[in-house]
Amino acid sequence: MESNMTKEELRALIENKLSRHYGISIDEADRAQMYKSCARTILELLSEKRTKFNQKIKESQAKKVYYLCMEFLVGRSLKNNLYNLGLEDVFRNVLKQWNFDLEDLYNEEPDPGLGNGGLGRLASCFMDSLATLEYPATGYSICYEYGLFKQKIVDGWQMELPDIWLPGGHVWLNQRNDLVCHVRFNGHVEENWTDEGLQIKHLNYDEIEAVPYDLMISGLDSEGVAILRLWRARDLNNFDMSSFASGDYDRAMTEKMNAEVICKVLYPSDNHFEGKTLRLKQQYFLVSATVQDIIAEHLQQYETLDNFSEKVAIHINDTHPALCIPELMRILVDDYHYSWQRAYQLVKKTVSYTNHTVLSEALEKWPEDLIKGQLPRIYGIMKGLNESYCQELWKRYPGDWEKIERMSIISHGQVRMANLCVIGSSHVNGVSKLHSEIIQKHIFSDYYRLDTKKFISVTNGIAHRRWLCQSNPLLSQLLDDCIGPDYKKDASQLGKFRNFYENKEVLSRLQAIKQANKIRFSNQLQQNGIVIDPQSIFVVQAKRLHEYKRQLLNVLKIISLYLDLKDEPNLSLPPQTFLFAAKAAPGYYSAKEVIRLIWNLSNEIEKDATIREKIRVVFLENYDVTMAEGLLPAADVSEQISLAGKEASGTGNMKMMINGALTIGTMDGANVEIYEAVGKENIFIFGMTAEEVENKWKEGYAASSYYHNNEKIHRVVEYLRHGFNGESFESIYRYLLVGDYGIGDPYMCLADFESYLDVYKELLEAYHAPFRWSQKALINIAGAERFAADRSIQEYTNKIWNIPTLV
Ligand code: CRA
Repeated sequence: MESNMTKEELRALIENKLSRHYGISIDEADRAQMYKSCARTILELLSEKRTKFNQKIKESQAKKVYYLCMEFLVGRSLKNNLYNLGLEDVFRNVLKQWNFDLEDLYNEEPDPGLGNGGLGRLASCFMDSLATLEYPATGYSICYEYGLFKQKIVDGWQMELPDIWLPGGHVWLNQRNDLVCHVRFNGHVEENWTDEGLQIKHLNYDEIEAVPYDLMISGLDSEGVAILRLWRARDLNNFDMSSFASGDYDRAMTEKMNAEVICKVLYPSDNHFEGKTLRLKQQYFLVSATVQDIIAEHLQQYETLDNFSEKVAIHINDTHPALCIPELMRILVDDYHYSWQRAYQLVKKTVSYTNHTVLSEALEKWPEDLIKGQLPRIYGIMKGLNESYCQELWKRYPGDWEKIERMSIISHGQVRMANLCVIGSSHVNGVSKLHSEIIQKHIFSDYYRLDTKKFISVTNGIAHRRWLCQSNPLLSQLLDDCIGPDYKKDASQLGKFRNFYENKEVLSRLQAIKQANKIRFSNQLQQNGIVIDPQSIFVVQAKRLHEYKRQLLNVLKIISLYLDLKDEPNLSLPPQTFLFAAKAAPGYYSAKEVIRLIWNLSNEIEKDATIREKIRVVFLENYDVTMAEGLLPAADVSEQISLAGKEASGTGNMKMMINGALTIGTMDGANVEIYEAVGKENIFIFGMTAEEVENKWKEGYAASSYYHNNEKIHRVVEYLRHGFNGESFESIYRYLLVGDYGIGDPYMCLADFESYLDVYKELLEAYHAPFRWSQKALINIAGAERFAADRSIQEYTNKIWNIPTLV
């Protein structure tokens, strides 16, 4: 894995960049210049590698994967590329001679927040695997000028500040003016019958240029380089020269700004549909530019589209890029004159779709009129698809209007994107076993009955090179010593770590590593004035703030412990630090209330000198990939406590597990498979199962009965009702007992509370036995073998994209 580049060669490369871009020598360079020169040096190496890889792919005529996603949460690039290219040591040494610390240069890089959470991070983990496994792959997304907002907490309130990442992040992007394409909005469609058949013309449209920016992602110890192609909107045509010439500069600029606004900002909601026109435009902008790009690349190589589905796999990550189905139809039918039937066949064979959520508020349903106005030709195609599909259904289920209506794409003035995806794809997959079962049984049950084979399950995975090897070098070293380095490319090797279950030396090293990571993270926090005790248990809940994820349940537990300590200050409890890291969508009031609750609870506890020795709550501001890389290796306990049936998979659960944290969680998402992997001794499971939750709703759930009948719950809820730290939490009290629509506690925190508390108690007892605890941690690390993104990607290539295994 070590590169054979010499120090001298590297020196010359960096010096060359400093001189070429800044006209300076080493002694004059500041950190920012040095960071960029290192980045440019890597880019040069990656470009050479990429050229060779491209050549190889071209010769082999391999099928290519195109992965479309509105979000890619890439994280920093410098460290990842240095690690994967095996160049970290030589860079570190050369920089040291020049009095630069590599870690400082890493910190120069902004963390591009081009995603909200799990969905976008998964897409990025997949790019890492695709590159390492040497599949020809391109990810497509939007080059948002502002990524996910920066979070600041002021007196408990979340404030959102713009994420300005491009000044430092731009260096990784290669603008491809040679690949610019055009995307059309608005206007109207004219249909004319001529001798050559139906002629369709899109007239009076507004046209925007889509400019690609490429970001390269290196694989580890492989020839592969993946490309993430990010589109930016550019409007050159609409600059109104006559207004400009007559001195009306504002007017001259307006139209230009209108078009470019498309890629200004990432929508900051996770698992929630926002039916905004601008969002629809973003989606079409992404898919139109992407499909044109894919087709151009294919034609350049094969000069025909007849073999398109044999050589191309287009994957849509959730429904957000669903418009690529009608867009591909449009191009095949209108521009390349394929018959409707043939085009539809090609599309269905080429496209596949992953569903990432069953939350009804996340399901995308666009008003028909909006699509009709913004994208008239696409609307026409969707209507055509809908009609022919309904006709097919009519033959199959004559007279069953209700079913046909449920399965149609357009109904009651709405376009249902999930239905479009299922109908237009070869395969549909869920992201964990449980989630796949749920989509087959519920949201897609009609389609599942119609075509069972279309539906499969691919459990999510993580880029273990980033989340273990790079972010936890000490553990990685221990694994190297115990099982050898092969696990870096073959995660299944991690299973061999089980052989060290009884090895006292390994177990005590494991303990020391966790301690060192906790100290490392505590020191990082200290730089921001936050003091925590690295000797305490780190209990971590790090994920988006969402009701279904139940950060509130965690808070209720902490309040319960706090009240116990207030009653009995000498209670024997091991010191615990509860670390929360979460961003709430800006308009998500109840989520913001939970942040305010955590923040105030933290302050309230701090007031009491004895209690704060035992329990401490910290809200970590502005959670992002970089923070996760420090925090997750330091976690002792991983909180995965969503209401069963709601979390499609989760990936934070895998990241903490692979770093030796023990999970306390419900039987939800991939937790179920974590449980299978480690066995009941090595995980703390509580609460209702998804089926029990379903039954509870059927029986009728009344949160108030828990409040009235359970003393512990009553005490905690009363504490909320009365407020503390000079603040009222009446809204949360009402949320739990009354609710907006008369449904109190919609995510059943109170129903699972007692079992959560009991199991947490067991966990604390288990922590008292450090040797046994380390054994559990070891089993978790070994059990993470099956949660590598490499494994997920092999399943996608085998079961969905139909690409032969290469490695
Ligand atoms: N919010 C799910 O909720 C899942 C990721 C990636 C999510 C997570 O449980 O791990 O996707 N869903 O599969 C989503 O984004 C649109 O739906 C997520 O990140």
